[in-house]
Amino acid sequence: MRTTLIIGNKNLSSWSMRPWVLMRHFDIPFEETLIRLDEPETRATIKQYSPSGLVPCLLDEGVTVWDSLAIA
Ligand SMILES: N[C@@H](CCC(=O)N[C@@H](CS)C(=O)NCC(=O)O)C(=O)O
Repeated sequence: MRTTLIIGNKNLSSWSMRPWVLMRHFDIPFEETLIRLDEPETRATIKQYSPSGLVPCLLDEGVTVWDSLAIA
């Protein structure tokens, strides 16, 4: 099963960048889905993945984790 990290633009969302850096550093295999922030459809798009309506959000083995510290 795939592990997917849902993130916003890293230049706008350091919250998104933190788990991304951590997973890359530890060579954890994952796919990245980037949602462009500050667009009219941003909130609705995030809500498709993240119950909190925020990024980052990790989808792993049927589990959804929607906070950067919890992901770490
Ligand atoms: N405490 C959360 C904060 C996440 C957060 O505030 N994410 C912002 C981007 S930095 C967000 O998703 N904003 C929604 C939006 O821009 O519509 C975490 O650590 O993951």
